[in-house]
Amino acid sequence: MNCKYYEDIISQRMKAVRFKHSKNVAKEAVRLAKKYGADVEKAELAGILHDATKETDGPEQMSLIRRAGIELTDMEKDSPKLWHAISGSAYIQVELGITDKEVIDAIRYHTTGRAGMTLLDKVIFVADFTSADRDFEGVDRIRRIADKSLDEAVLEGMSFTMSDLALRKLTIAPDTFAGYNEMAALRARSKKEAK
Ligand code: DGI
Ligand code: FE
Ligand code: FE
Repeated sequence: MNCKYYEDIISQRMKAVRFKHSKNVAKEAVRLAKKYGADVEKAELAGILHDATKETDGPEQMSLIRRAGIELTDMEKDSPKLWHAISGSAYIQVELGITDKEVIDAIRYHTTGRAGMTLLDKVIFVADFTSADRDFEGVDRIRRIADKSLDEAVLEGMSFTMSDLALRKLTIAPDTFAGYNEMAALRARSKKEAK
């Protein structure tokens, strides 16, 4: 995979610090993909492109979303933080001509997660938390968990985000809830079986 080509394109769309983050996420996604058996090339590509439109202005993001034929829910329209994941998935389709559904979805759901996450979705979701540039309180805990179980790390990341949003009285996307409930139920089932 020639990720250098895409690196050059997206480095023009963002500041150096976010480009560095994108490269770190790609590197961490490759590491997790190897560890958990996901497609390594897709992980690298989705990692490098996941925040491609994070510094794109609102109207341009909306235009990309429209061009990709994606309809936003009212709640998505009211949550600008969620736009870059959706417009990023639109951008890689309409501007870069990427057609790989797994890569498109991993970017689309990298911020919220969703019910029925694919292995690649999980790798990108976790890599965005555990990449080398992350230093938020609790990052070491998620890194430790990611060493043992990808599913547990997804659940931990979702729980971290939801707690933070709830404390700040912000809206929580239905996809986030759906992903959380599914992963939490999976965990509860596996604990019961282990008893
Ligand atoms: O783009 P990054 O900064 O690398 O990370 P990200 O794509 O996970 O974005 C994090 C931001 O998204 C953070 O400000 C919290 C916000 N966010 C995550 N899940 C939700 C959310 N915001 C709302 N309103 N609802 C969510 O479910
Ligand atoms: Fe992001
Ligand atoms: Fe990111």
